[in-house]
Amino acid sequence: MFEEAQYFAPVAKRDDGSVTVELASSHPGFADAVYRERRNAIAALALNHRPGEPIPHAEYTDEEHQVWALVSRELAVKHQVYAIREFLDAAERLGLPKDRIPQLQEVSDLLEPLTGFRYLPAAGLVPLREFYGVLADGFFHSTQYIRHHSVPFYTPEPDIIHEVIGHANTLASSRFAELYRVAGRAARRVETEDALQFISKVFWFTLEFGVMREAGELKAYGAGILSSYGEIEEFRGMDIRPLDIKAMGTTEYDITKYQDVLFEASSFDQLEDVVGSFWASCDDESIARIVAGG
Ligand code: TIH
Ligand code: FE2
Repeated sequence: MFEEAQYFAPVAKRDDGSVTVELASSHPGFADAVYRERRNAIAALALNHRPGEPIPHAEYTDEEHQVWALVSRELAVKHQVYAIREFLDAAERLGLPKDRIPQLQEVSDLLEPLTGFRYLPAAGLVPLREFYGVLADGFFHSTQYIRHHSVPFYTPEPDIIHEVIGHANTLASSRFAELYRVAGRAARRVETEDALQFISKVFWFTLEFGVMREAGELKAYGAGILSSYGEIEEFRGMDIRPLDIKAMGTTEYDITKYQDVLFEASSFDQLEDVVGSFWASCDDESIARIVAGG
């Protein structure tokens, strides 16, 4: 099932109101009681949040702020080398703090005047239809916890570094924001789970892990590459394939590892022409036809 394809630790809410995030024994924070307590407390904030209310304030530890500062510093240098121009310009306009974890409400308030996008807190996995559907209205569901300090360069589990340094910087570009919105409208238009899954895989291979040719060089624009200072050093050596809707919608991927198959847009125009137009017009029938053959 689709839910399994996404790496999110299950969140359990007990009758007494307590919240437990169930980290796998392979999780780098599994044996760290302090970290687990942090994860539980932050998940409880999102679970108790009601739509329309401000995003709850998360109090972070010094160690957590240091993880943000370290990753921000590493990524800033690598973005100059590996990120597309559209991302660099948008990130400069957004102006995220580099030395401390921003509050999600603060991120949302910086973003909204630029492209209308607002952040919503998520405790863990948000059902696909909800996650993608609300993109059409300019809402982005975001986790609020941060990766474990022992593995700062990569996490299979989307954390606030990924959601904000990867996605919010991207959502600060109106060209990207429009692509996210059309993906959301596509997700709302289709009825079958198969079509929804196809749309979400196209999203995965573009807005999460897309690469693009720019002045002859291969650059990254996918939020998943742009939030990992480990993976960003490796993408140029992967199996790079031409942008192709059917291939992206049907290729399997493993969320727990660096992505070894990537799809290259020849330009931003091509991304909009091919992927933007697909999302703008696809429906259950057209997707079934693409999968069946043509
Ligand atoms: N691997 C990314 C990172 O380390 O920042 C996070 C994720 C992106 C997509 C899925 S998980
Ligand atoms: Fe993401």
